[in-house]
Amino acid sequence: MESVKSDSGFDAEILHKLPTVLTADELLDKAFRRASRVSGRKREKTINKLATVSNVISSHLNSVMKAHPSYTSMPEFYRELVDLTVGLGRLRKSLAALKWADSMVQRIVTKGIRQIKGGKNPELVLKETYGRVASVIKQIDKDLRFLNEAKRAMRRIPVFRDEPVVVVAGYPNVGKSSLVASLSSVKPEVASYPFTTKEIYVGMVEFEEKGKNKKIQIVDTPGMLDRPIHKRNEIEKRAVLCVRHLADCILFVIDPTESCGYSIDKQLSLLEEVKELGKPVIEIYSKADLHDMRDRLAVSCTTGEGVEELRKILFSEIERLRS
Ligand SMILES: Nc1nc2c(ncn2[C@@H]2O[C@H](COP(=O)(O)OP(=O)(O)OP(=O)(O)O)[C@@H](O)[C@H]2O)c(=O)[nH]1
Ligand SMILES: [Mg+2]
Repeated sequence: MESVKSDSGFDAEILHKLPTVLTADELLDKAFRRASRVSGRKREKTINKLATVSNVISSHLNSVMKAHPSYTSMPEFYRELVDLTVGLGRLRKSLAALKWADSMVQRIVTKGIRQIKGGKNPELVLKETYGRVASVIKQIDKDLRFLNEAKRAMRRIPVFRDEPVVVVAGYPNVGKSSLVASLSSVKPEVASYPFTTKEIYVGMVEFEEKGKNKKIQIVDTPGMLDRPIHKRNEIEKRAVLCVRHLADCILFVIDPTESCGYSIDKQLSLLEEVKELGKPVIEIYSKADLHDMRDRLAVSCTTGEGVEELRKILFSEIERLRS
């Protein structure tokens, strides 16, 4: 299975470093303002103005295009997460629109310069060329705005380190986020209704052993329902992606009190499905303060029962997988 971590050669940090994208008006303002500062004699001045407009636009569009990674060759986990977050089709279409606009502007400006050199009235050519450039850039305004939105949205895509990954999975509202908050540094939102968690959160769980500080990454995922993949909603799909591609080990949370709103049978049926992935699964009961079932490790985030024991189990399981 391909890795999503740094040994795959792909650094997801690139998704957090995408540049701010100017709107059509902002980009045109910038280009025309820069051109208005060009000095020189009439013909050369106009030629330089046109070249400046083309350079400013081209450099901005190219800096945006180059900042994006290759979505075809990135690990499947990130590709699918980008697709769920911003839509890969739309992303590719917008980047292609920028490429089109870049070449159109260059062509329009080259033509204008040729006309001036050929003796046509520079002022007239300048006006016409500015008009054509503006019209092309305005045509990609929606793409520029979309790419700026995408830049913001992609900041929510988590970056994983080399430490082993435990993915917490289970039905909605069973107490996954509460558990992640008890075990790690990350504090996801907890609420008494299903699908509170809509994104993927990563926290670090630390463990001191023989004077050594060990770490694992723990991933809080949205709840999943036991139903075929094509019926799963976009939120559940994020959880499926994590379980499939990220997990070295899965921590499956069962709420036997059914106060989550889902029967234990349904939860166990999802557990069977998760087990079919062939990855190590640690099964626990949540909300130990509300029930007496102890045929699995029972953990309570309210009283702290079982939390430290679970931490030990997670680390020894990871240790076992590594040896
Ligand atoms: N009594 C008790 N309630 C708990 C415990 N853990 C979680 N809860 C409650 O269960 C509800 C759901 O908790 P969350 O941690 O948001 O559950 P989740 O599985 O992350 O839910 P989704 O993100 O919607 O899938 C909240 O009302 C929590 O306060 C526990 O150990 N004891
Ligand atoms: Mg949650």
